[in-house]
Amino acid sequence: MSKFKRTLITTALPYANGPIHIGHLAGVYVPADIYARYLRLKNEDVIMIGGSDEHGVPITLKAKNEGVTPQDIVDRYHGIIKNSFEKFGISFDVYSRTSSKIHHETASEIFRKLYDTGKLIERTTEQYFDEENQQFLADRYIIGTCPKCGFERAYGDQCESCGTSLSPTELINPTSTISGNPPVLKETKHWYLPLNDYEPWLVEWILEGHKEWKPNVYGQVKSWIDNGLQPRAVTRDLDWGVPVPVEGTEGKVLYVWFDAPIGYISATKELFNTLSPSGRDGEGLWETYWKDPETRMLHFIGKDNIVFHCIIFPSMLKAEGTYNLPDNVPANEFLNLEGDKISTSRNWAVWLHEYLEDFPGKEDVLKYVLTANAPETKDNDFTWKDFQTRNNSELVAILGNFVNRALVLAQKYYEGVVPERGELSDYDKETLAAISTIKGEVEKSIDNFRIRESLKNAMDLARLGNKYLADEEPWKVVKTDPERVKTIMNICLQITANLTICLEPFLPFSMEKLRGFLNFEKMDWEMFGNTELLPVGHKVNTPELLFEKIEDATIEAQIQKLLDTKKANEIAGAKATPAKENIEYDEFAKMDIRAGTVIECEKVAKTKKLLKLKIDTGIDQRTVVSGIAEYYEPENLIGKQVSVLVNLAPKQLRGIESQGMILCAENADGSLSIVSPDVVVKNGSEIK
Ligand code: B3M
Ligand code: ZN
Repeated sequence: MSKFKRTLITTALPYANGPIHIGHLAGVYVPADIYARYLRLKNEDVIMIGGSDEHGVPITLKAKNEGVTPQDIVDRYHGIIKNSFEKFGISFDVYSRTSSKIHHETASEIFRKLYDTGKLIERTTEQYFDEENQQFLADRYIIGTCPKCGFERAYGDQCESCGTSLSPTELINPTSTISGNPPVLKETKHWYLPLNDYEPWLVEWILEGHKEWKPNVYGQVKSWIDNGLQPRAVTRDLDWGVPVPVEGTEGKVLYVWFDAPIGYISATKELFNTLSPSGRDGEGLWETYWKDPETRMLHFIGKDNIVFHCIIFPSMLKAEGTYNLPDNVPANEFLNLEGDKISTSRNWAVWLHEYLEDFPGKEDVLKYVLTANAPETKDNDFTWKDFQTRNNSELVAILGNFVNRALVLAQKYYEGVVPERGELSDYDKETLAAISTIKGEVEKSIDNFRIRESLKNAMDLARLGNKYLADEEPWKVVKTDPERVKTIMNICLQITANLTICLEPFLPFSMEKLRGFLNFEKMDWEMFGNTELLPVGHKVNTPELLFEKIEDATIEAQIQKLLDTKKANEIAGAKATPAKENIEYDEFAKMDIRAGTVIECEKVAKTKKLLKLKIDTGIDQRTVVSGIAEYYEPENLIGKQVSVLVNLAPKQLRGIESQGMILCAENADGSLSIVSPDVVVKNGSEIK
């Protein structure tokens, strides 16, 4: 690791305003976890930091909508998120939160240092203010008509209909969502970090000094810098967050993106406080991880956070003056779900807490699929079919199958005792040598943050074993040359033992299981490549299945769940048809609509949509044909009261005379729902 002695891995702090989904896992936590586990296996000094981002306007909005406090919201989601991470085995050394005392102190201190050393500029601007509630309005608290597309409920920072970024003053007819009144412009004072001053330094540090960063990261940074940087406000008028530590600033807090990355620092402090026997990091160990130039800092994030981690946070740290800067920021692109952008508000996601319920014991499977299909260089798509295929034809058919055959045969031939190797064939030697080659390949890709490729390389070891076993066919050789089988099986078992090291960073739960089958301790990465991991005479156990097949029905149920979501969204999002032209009451009064009761009902033969009903209209009993067969079972309608237009001219439908029409509401998806009186009324009652 050249000039570095230790590694500090940070992972983006998820907002505690909702649970987390596969996109979070694929983009940030799984790659960071694999990387951290890999370094730990190599006995390197590494810590992995995480925590919940508990400030910001969306949290206050959610609290307001639910009539609870922001603290209630973050307590709830911090708990859910932390639990999901634990269940998936994301191996944080600490998982903290930004509403904690230590974080408030740390963020205030850093702000105060920048303030005291003149690194911030003060500016007065005009912002929207709600006079009734006497408060400044965050962009999200203002809605109005989008100047671009005319959507009437665009937010002050963005129109969700056409996607345009807006500033609140661009909205037509702005309204405060708190009072419902139009806001007024009022002067307010804030502090800004003059990013423009850091431009030459950023060019030198990143554009010239970090050409090795991933092209998607480097490219985004370059385009920000090329477009010119502006001073950035680091405070806000809001009552939830870290209060601005300057006198006379009541009602102002640090901007969430100012305090959130400092959360990495506070979490590190918390970690070493917890580790210290006195409960206080008396030696200031946290500082070694943040300030010693021999510490390498890595930020694992998603692409929407690049500017904050590559430009703003480094400029803050540079201004502070005593901290390290990141050595790399291996940001990922986005994961889509079944062809659509993952969206919390549209519930278009696979939520981790739901996956854990639906697929107990299959945490590694999801992590495997998300890594094999990681959005490292471009956006990628998660589909349930691909999930099934990767499980069934990779984890089960390649890895599980090899391990199972090796262990079952070892039981069958030698009661699980590792046999001695005889003279090696050229193919044996090649196979054993390939283990070290694979190790080199895995290292090369993982060291360069090509995690997806490293998993593929690691799986090559299982492929190697499978191929060797299939080529050598010990089940045949056993009949002619039982001595030779000892060599074959020894080699297969050594490959299996090597797998437990090779795949440990990727599939930690499964490798623990496999070590149990092998009766084998956890080994350092250094031992990977050793072809005598299992000594002759060592006894392995009878295996169970390492992975199980996932059936079509399971996958179809998940797909159906998404289809239901899509349908619910369509209905929720559909616009009502515009109103028809006005009419006079007389025209309406021409329609004779009566309450009637269905007394007979059957499907019209050879049609999908039609039901034939006999209805007691109070006036008579008459036949009506209605196109509601897709939505109602005939037997469920008998006895039901409906509204019938009785003076509609009779009409032949499929050879049946329909004498009237049943009134229905047509839902946004085209489905029909019968309109009935609220309570049962006398048949023949006029509806008007
Ligand atoms: N909470 C944004 C996000 O979840 C933000 C990350 C903070 S990292 C310091 O995408
Ligand atoms: Zn718009």
